[in-house]
Amino acid sequence: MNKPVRAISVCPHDCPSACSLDVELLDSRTIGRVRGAVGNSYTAGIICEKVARYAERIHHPDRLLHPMRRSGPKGSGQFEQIGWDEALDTVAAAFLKAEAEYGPQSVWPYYYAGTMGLVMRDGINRLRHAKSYSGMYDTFCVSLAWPGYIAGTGALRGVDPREMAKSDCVVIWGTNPVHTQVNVMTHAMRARKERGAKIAVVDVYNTATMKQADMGVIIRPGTDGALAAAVMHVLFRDGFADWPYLEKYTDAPRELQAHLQTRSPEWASAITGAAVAEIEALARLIGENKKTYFRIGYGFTRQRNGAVNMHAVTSIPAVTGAWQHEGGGAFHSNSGIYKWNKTMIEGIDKRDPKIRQLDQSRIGDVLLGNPDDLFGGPPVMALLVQNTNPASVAPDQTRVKQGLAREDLFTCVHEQFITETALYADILLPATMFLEHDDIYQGGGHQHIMFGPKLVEAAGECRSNHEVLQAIAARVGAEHPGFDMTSRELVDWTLQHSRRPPLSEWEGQGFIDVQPEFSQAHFLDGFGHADGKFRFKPDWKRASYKAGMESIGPVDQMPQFPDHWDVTEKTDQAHPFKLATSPARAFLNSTFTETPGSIKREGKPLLFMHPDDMAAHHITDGQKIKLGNPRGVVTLHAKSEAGVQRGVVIAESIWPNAAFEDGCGINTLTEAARPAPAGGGVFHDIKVWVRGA
Ligand SMILES: Nc1nc2c(c(=O)[nH]1)N[C@H]1C(S)=C(S)[C@@H](COP(=O)(O)OP(=O)(O)OC[C@H]3O[C@@H](n4cnc5c(=O)[nH]c(N)nc54)[C@H](O)[C@@H]3O)O[C@H]1N2
Ligand SMILES: Nc1nc2c(c(=O)[nH]1)N[C@H]1C(S)=C(S)[C@@H](COP(=O)(O)OP(=O)(O)OC[C@H]3O[C@@H](n4cnc5c(=O)[nH]c(N)nc54)[C@H](O)[C@@H]3O)O[C@H]1N2
Ligand code: SF4
Ligand SMILES: [Mo]
Repeated sequence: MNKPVRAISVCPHDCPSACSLDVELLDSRTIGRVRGAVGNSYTAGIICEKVARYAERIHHPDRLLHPMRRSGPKGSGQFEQIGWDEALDTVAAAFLKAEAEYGPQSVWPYYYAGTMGLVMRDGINRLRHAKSYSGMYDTFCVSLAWPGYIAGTGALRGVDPREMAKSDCVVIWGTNPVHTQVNVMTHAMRARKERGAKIAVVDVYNTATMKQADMGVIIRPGTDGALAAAVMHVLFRDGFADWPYLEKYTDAPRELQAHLQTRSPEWASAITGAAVAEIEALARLIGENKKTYFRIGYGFTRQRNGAVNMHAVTSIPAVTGAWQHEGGGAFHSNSGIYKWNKTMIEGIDKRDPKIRQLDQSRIGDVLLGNPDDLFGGPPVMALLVQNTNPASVAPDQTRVKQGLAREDLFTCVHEQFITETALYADILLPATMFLEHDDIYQGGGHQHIMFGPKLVEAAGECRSNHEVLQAIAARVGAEHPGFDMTSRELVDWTLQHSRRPPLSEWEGQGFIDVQPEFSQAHFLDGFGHADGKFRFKPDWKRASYKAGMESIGPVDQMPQFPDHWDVTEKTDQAHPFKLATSPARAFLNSTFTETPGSIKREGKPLLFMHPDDMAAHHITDGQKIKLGNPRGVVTLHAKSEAGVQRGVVIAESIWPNAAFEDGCGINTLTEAARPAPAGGGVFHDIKVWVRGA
C-alpha cells in the first residue's frame, strides 16, 4: 500500500471550529489516531477529544452497513437486510406514488448538518429542485442568530478569530467553547498568556469555559438584551463611547444614548439576576479596553427574543469603537465570506421560488398535517432524511414521533447508525463517513476552505449521500448535470465558479486561507447596509437570512433599539423553573452518543439545580427527578450546582431518548415555536416544573 501513513482531512461535524485533521491510516480500511493539523493556523494542532477518538466511531460495531427494510411495526426497530437495488426501487416507487396521488410537494427531502461537506450536505436540494419537491426552511440552528447579527452589521462576517491573540480583553458571550468549539479557547488563551488579556464569559450557568475565565456573569436565560443595554448605558454614562466613531459609522447614536438613559444597571439587575456590581464591572472592563474582542455564540439566541439579544450584544463594540482596532470588534460567523456558486451542487437553476418551504423545526406539525404548516398544500406522504436525527433533536418531540409513526407516511432514512429517527424508517440506507468520500468544507468559525479526500474504503455496503441521490434521481426521472458528476467534479466546478483556486493547486496542503482584508473584516470600509452604517435601529421586517423568505412571528412588536424584549416563555406557579438544554462536552447534538468514550465521560442525563432550589423542593443530590410542562414529562437525576441562578435549571444535551425513562428525550419539553423575525429553535427557553420521582 502506497498511501501515506498520515493524511490531511477535515472534521465534517456541525461545529464552527471545522478543524483540519491529521489522520493516521493503518491500512486501506482502518484509521488510528486523529490529531489537529498543526499547519492550519486556526486549528493549530488542537481538536476536541471526541474526534481524537474517531476510530471508535468509524469502526463501531453497531455501524449501519447494509440496506434494510422494515419488518415490524413503525418505530419498532425491526428490520431485514435487502440489496441496494431493491431498496432504491422501493424508495423511488414510493416517491413516484406520492407524486402521482398528491403532487410533487408531497415529497419532503429533509436534511441538516450532520456533515458540513457542501456536496454531501446540500446535494439533496438538487433532487428537490429537479423534482419540485417541497422546500425545507432550516430553523434548527442559525435563524435567530444570523438575522440578529446581520440586523446591525449588514453582513455575516467579523474580525479574524486569530486576532483574539492581540486583544486586551475577550468577551465570550453565550457560547461554551470548551464544549462546543475548542479552538476559541486556544486563541483566547494565547491573548492571556502573551499579553495578560482578561477573559469574560456571559452564560446562564458556570460552564467549563467560565471556569477558565477572569470574569463570569451568570444571568437568567433570555435576558442578554437587558445586560447589553445596561453595559451600553454605563459606557455612555462614563465617557467610554467613541463619539467620532459613532458619528461616522453608526445610524442613530444620539437616539440610542437617549433610549438607554433608563436602562441602568439596577434595571438590568432586576431582569438578569446579575448583581449591579457585576454589570458595572463588565462594562468597565469593556470600556477600559479598546481592544475588546466579542466572541459571540449561538446559545444565547435560542430564545424567543434571541435575535434582539444578538443585535444588542453586537451593538456594544459599535459604541466603544472597538471594531476599529486590531484585536477589537466582534465575531459570530464567517459563513458570509465564502460566496459559493452552488448551482451545480444544489441545482439552483431548477429551483421554483413559488414552492413552499416547510419549517424544519416544526416537523411534527408538518407531518401531522397542520394546515398552517402545510401552507394549504398537500400532506407530506414521503420523507427522505439525510444527516439529521429529528426524532431526537427537533423540538416538541412527542409530536415529531407521532408524525413519524404515521402508517401512511413513507420514510427513507440514510444514516451511519440506527438512530432514533432511523427506527421509524421504511427503508434504511447505510451512509459513508467523511473519511470514505470526497468533499469540500468551509470554516464557519474561521476562514479556511478545506478538502477532505476519500482516505479509506467504505465500510460494508455504505454509499455516500451523493451516490444515493444519483441513484434515486435516475429512478424518479430527476434531471440535472450535477447528477452526472462525481463528488470531486462537483468540488472542482464549485471552486471554479466561485472564483477560488482549483483543488489541484492546494489539495496537497488540505486547505486555503481566504481571510478577508483587515478593513473588510473590521467594517472600516463601511458596514454591510446600503449607507455603510451599523444599525442601532434595525429594520426587523426585512431581517430574514434567506432571500425570499417572509418574516415570521410578531415582528411589529420587536423593540426599535437594543433592549429587553419580554417575550420568552414565562414561569408561573405551576412551572417555577426555566430550563436550558446546553450542549454536553462529549456529544455533538445527538452524534457521538454511540461512542463508548463519550458515553463514559457524560455518565447519565443530569439536571443541574441550585442547592437552595433543591432544598426548597426537597430534592437531594443524585436523586431521580421528573421535569415537565404542558408538552410532556422527562426523567433525569438532580445534580447540585451553585453556579446557576435560582429558578434556572440546566440539562446538558442531547442524550438519546432511550437514555431516559419512557424513551422521552429532552426535546419532549421544548416548543416548536415561531419566534420573530425569522423562526428558529428556542432550545434554551423552556418553562418547567421539577419534582422528586
Ligand atoms: N460538544 C459539543 N459541541 C458542539 C455541539 C454540541 O452539541 N456538543 N453542537 C454544535 C452545534 S450544532 C452548534 S450550533 C454549536 C453551538 O455552539 P454554542 O453557541 O456554544 O452552543 P449553544 O447551544 O448554542 O449554547 C452555548 C451556551 O449558551 C448558553 N445559553 C443558553 N441560553 C442562554 C441565554 O439566554 N443567555 C446566555 N448568555 N447564554 C445562554 C448555554 O448555557 C451554553 O453554555 O456547537 C457545536 N458544537
Ligand atoms: N434540546 C436541544 N436540542 C437541540 C439543540 C440544543 O442545543 N438543545 N441544538 C440544535 C442545533 S444547534 C442543531 S444544529 C440540531 C442538530 O441536529 P442534527 O442535525 O440532527 O445533528 P446530529 O444530532 O448531530 O445528527 C446528525 C446525523 O447525521 C448523520 N450523518 C453524519 N454524516 C452523514 C453523512 O455523510 N451522510 C448521512 N446520510 N448521514 C450522516 C449522523 O450519523 C447523525 O445521526 O439540533 C438542535 N437540537
Ligand atoms: S472541535 Fe469541532 S470541528 Fe474540531 S474536531 Fe471537535 S467537533 Fe470537529
Ligand atoms: Mo447547530
